[in-house]
Amino acid sequence: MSNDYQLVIGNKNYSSWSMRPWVWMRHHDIAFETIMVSLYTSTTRQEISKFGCGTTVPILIDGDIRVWDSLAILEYLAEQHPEYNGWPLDSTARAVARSVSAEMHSGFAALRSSLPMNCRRTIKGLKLSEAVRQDIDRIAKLFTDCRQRYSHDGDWLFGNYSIVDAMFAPVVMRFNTYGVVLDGEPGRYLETVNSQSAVREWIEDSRLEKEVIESVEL
Ligand SMILES: N[C@@H](CCC(=O)N[C@@H](CS)C(=O)NCC(=O)O)C(=O)O
Repeated sequence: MSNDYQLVIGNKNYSSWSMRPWVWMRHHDIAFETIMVSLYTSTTRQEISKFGCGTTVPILIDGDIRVWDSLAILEYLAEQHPEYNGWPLDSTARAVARSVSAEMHSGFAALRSSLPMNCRRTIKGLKLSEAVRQDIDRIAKLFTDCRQRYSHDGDWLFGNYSIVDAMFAPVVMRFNTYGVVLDGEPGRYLETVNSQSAVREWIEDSRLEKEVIESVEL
C-alpha cells in the first residue's frame, strides 16, 4: 500500500471534480499530500501540464503512475485499497452504483453550468430553469431509489460509504449554495453528506481560500 500519494486539485471552493477523490481519501484516512493549482488563471494550464498527463485536475500521483479524471482516480484507489470496498459487494447493487456514478460523471449539464460549485457562499432567490429542475428531480429520484433498495446497512446511498457517495458530494455542495431543498429520503441523504467530517473539512478549507474566480460567481 502506498503512503506517497499526491493529489493535485483546484481551488476547494470551486473545483467540484477535485472534491470527489479528496473527500474519499480523507474519509478513509489515506495519507496524501495535496498540491493546489489555482483554476482559470493565465498559468493554470501550464501548471497542470507540468504533471505530465492531462490538462485538468484532479490528478493522482502514485510514484511513476499518474491518474487523471476523478472517476478514474476513485477506481484506482479502490483497487489499491480493497479493504475500503470502493463499490458495493453485491453484484446487482454494484452494477447500479456504477451506472449512477457514470450518470453523474457524464450528465446533469444544466445543473452543472447553471449552479457552479461555490462552497463558501449561500445564494438566495435564484430562479432555476426547467432544465435545472429536471436535473434536480432526476437526482432526487436516484437518491430515493438507491436508499430504498440498497441502503439497508447504513446511511449512504448503498448503505456503506462507496465511490458513488464521493461522486455526488459536489452536487450536495451546489444544493447548499443555491438553497435546493429535498424532502424525505433524499433530504436525509443530504444531511448525511453535510455531516461527513471529510466534507466539513473541505468546506472549512474552502472558506479560508482568498481567490475569487469572477467567471463562476453568480
Ligand atoms: N472529467 C474530469 C473533469 C475535470 C475538470 O474539468 N476539472 C476542472 C476543474 S474542476 C479543470 O481542471 N479545469 C481547468 C481548465 O479547464 O483549465 C474529471 O472528472 O476529473
